[in-house]
Amino acid sequence: MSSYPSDRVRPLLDVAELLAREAGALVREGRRRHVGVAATKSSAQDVVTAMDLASEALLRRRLAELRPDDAILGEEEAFRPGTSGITWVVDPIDGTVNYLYGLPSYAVSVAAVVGPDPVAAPEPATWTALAGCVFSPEDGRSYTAARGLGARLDGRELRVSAARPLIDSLVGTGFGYVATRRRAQGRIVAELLPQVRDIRRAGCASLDLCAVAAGGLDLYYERGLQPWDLAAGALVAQEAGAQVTGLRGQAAQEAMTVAGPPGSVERLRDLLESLGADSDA
Ligand code: LIP
Repeated sequence: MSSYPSDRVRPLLDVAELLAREAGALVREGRRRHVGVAATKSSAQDVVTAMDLASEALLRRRLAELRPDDAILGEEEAFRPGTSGITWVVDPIDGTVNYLYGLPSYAVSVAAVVGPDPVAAPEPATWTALAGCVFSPEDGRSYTAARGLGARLDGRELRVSAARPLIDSLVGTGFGYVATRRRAQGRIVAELLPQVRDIRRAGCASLDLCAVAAGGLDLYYERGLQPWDLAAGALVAQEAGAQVTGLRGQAAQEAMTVAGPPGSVERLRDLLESLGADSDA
């Protein structure tokens, strides 16, 4: 008997979708006005807009109203501990550079997870994701998933595509913001290009993971994903039947995330391991 029965996860899913939509409406409207860079992080290209900050402030305020005992782990503000054992992992705008440039591939990602330590910030390698929503404001698409209850796109059930040989696979990926890592990632993608159907780099990890769930990508891999990039999209992919993993027997995490149908994930994982894709050397 799951310790997370459906009557426990459904309310979490309702909150995740409600708040992802609310924050999505805010950032979509905010982009109509001029969107400037409010700050930078790991490099001058790793930008934060005023709408990233406004979106996370809205998410935190609404979670304090609806789920006051839960913890919050977000991209732009400090971890807020809770007492319930549940942590909300939020990305106020995933795909910030796309958002800044007026490109449509960005999302608000909201997930509820439980970690082994009820007071510490949970980590992707050890948390259990319970419910999540990835909302795409520009096309209004809402990807949702709850543990054991499947994954949906606007209410329609999602199933991952059948495993294909690598040479027939459309593979999504992304790149970090720091030059040393980008140089290493460029080497890896150059090795992959002649061995796969093609590469897509959409610039939004949560939507890439949802694309695997919906059959828009056969496979996805990326080194450098933060917990908030990963939380909801990985659950959507898993609940659609995809395998989401790391390399060398590890779970999906910052070092590497690989997602796709069982049978082809292993082929990509083995190739990435042989190329040393979990290193910046
Ligand atoms: C983005 C990720 C994307 C990655 C980008 C960036 P952000 O997140 O969703 O997969 O390739 O470099 O990290 O920074 O827009 O929230």
